[in-house]
Amino acid sequence: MTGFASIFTGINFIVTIHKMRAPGMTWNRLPLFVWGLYATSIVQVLATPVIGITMVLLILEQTLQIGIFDPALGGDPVLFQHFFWFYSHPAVYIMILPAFGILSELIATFSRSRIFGYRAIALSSVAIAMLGFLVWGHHMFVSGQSVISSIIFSLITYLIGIPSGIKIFNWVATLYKGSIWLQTPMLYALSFLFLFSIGGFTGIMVGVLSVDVHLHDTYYVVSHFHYVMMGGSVIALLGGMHYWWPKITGKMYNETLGKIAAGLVFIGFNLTFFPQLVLGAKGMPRRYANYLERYADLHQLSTVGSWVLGAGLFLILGYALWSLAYGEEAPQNPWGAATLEWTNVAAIPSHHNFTRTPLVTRGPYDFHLADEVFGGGDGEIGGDGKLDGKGEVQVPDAVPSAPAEETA
Ligand SMILES: [Cu+2]
Repeated sequence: MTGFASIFTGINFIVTIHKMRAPGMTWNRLPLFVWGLYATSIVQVLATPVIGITMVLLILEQTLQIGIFDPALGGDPVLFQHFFWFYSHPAVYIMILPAFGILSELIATFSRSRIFGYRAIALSSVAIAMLGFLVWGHHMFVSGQSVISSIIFSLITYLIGIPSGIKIFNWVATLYKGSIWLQTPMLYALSFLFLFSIGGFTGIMVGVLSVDVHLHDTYYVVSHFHYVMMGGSVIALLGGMHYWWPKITGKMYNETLGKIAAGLVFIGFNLTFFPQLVLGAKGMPRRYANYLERYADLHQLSTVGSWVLGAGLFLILGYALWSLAYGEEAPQNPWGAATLEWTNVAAIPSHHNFTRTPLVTRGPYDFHLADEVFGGGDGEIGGDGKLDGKGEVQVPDAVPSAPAEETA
């Protein structure tokens, strides 16, 4: 059921992006978040059926006693690993590619500069999605697969470092000489750059065939995975949640508490998972309740870190709920962003988002052109990327409307 939900969602996004873009929204004007979702959708549609079929085979084996994976019935358990990782490595990209997309929006908006290397970032997402199907064997270096297979999987794994590196360098280049505005979403974006880079670098270590034999099934892998999935995906998700909160709920959140929580999450996360990298390198295996005396200090440090991390996350939950009930009403475009959704005058967009189909006349990061659109009102967006006054930007007719026949 969840597999079909995932597949249909992917098809829905692919079709929507191909067929339902607003007039003037060319492929080169798609926000990078949409490019991220597009790449994700490809993975969802192609990878999810594999885990679905694996589940069906498992059911057949259990009910009809046909030997597929169970050696007692003449099956092959390593075949199950192949099927599992053929889905589950791409599944990691289902989680990280939207995060990459969010990050591009945050970095561009809060450094108020045109994203550096738009095409490179967009196409690197698609490249990661494609390459992601060719590396599943790096989870199976110790499964007894042939050495030549392992060497090939290791090599292709390194290739994924190229599009990932392209993204990181382009984001940093976008920050360079940008007019950086350190609001909560940007704190998460900067956290992401640091944490995801550690996730990437530790991935290089476990991609080395010889080193992986030592690190396999240790806390090192647990930590590496969390630096990618939590330091990457969840941190970007939190940044995106704060960024779009005013558009989703129509309310503002408390900026001071937001920054404190972002700090707690960053410190707590590192305190929780960095000791686990060291533990793993020293040989602490994963999935064990007990451990040797000499691992105690780092385990305790990690535990304390998890409390700090938890405090940060509960603080977010607290002020998010408070904002829903008592939050200040959000201005139309609190961050001075240049993408289409912020031109919507509705506090909370209705089901079809726009009452009239908008006509897109510029790129998603053309802040200088967006200034013209948004300028002149109460809260003019200055060149420093900050709103003056209360940041009210109410210019309903500033976005040109498409001709009536195209709205159908
Ligand atoms: Cu993998």
